[in-house]
Amino acid sequence: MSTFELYRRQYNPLLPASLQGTGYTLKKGEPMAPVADGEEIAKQFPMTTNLPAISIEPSTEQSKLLEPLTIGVIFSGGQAPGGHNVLCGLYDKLQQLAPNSKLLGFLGGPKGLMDNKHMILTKEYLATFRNMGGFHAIGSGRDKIASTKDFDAAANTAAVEKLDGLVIIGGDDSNTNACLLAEDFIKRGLKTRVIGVPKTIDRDLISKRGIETSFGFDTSCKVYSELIGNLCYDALSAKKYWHFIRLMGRSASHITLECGLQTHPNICLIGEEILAKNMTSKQVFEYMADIIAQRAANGKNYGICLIPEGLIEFIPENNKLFDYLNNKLLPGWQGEITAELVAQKLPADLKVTFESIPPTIRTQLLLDRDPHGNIAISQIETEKFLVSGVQQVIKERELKIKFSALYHFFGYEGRCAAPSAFDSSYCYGLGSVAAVLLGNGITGYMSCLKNLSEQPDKWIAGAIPLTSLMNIEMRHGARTAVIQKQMVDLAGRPFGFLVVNREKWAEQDCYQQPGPIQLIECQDVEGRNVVYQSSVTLLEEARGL
Ligand code: FBP
Repeated sequence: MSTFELYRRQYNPLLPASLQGTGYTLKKGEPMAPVADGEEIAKQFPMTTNLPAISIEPSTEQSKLLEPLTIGVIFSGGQAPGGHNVLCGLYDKLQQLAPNSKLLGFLGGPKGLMDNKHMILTKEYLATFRNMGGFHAIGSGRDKIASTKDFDAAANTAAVEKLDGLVIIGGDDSNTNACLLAEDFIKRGLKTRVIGVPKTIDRDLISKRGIETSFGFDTSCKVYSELIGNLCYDALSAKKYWHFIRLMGRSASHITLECGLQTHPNICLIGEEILAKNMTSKQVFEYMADIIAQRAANGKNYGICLIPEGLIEFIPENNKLFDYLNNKLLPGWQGEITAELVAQKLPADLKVTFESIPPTIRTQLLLDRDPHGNIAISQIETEKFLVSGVQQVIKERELKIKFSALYHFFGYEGRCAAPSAFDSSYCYGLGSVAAVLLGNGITGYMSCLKNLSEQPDKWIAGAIPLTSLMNIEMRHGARTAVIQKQMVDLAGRPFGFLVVNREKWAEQDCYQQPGPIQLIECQDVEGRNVVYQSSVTLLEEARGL
């Protein structure tokens, strides 16, 4: 075992006062209605709609020890740094509040729950995973609990294992699933309570209602920013390449914005802005070409450009095409799919868009499907699509400039990184909150920690009803209650900071190299030396930048 691993495993994550001992009080606040479409959602979720917000407050009185509980836990969806600490926080708090409780880790995500494939998580087993990256302690998966058969299978496991509670660690879809299970278990008369935990490096699960960030975002952005910072200095040293860097974030551009704020690239494209301005692909290429040409005129044939992976779909003309492919043309397609056959079957305007996409990218659009049956955005080389458009503009303008592009995709590199001090404590705290909620028989809620720009001892623990994050959206042609995704707020301070600075960053070399994740030494409330580091966006929002 490396010193690095030893040191990490011994590190004690920090907790707010209400989660430190066994004394706490649960306070119920005002009922929280869904973000939209309340009546329709209440009909689908009669038992879990309009429930009150819950806060967990410190108390000097020791809470009575509970009878042992049996709790299940699953990881659902893509990996995110800190997941193992959710398991550890959940385990430790359960043992503190209800000694001898049993924690069942379902293997490989939701499928493990449906097939009742699990292992018992012990202190000894979890010791290896404390403050370490990955989800491999129990594995994850992207299976959905969707059909009646799936719900029957999940309920069967809950009944067979006599689960008092189930914790689902996932993104917006998985937490929508958690809410469906909570409601379903009540209807079936099962005692199993369900709590969700906000996970995704994409950060599109945030909500003004109480989720300031999803876990994993802080660490993955730090990992990507370290790599981007290195490329910035390489570009500045060699002065011969433009680096085009695609970053994960399928539906929202939070990661790109955060990494942009940390590294100050020459171009930082934000999908939400392109959509809001209704920009065509051509306009995006021209915007990029203008900056590249201006820098070349200043003798700078190098630069850094950040691209959110979802960008290609944010461009309205592509969005229309993707929508048609995902919902009309590709479902039920029989036989071989080729770009030529697809082009023949598209309406005239979409055919023009499709054929304007470079052939290799066109093929990528048709290759893979995500678990919803949609185009797998993370497999599309959007950076090559953009550069090919830029090259076309350079040709059309007959610019005599030296333009050498290099391509990068930073995604999987950041999802299993060793969690930052922020994510270590945040995740441990989210797991602890889930244990408190389940110990009190609460169901249909998401575990929350707020006030995150402060030190952990000032964080506020609590929970919000999962239905309060929901609205109705069209899914597979039907009105469906789902947790609303949160895009980059174009009126928010982090985006505003980019807008104010981007012209200067485009022209000059203002690069920042944040370096590897630093564990900064500071003192905790008891005067112990601890490590703690928060996220730049959260701090900047808090400072009012
Ligand atoms: P989650 O929403 O499940 O957390 O996953 C997000 C993500 O990391 C995206 O950024 C990326 O597009 C996608 O996962 C890749 O998925 P896969 O792991 O299936 O290739």
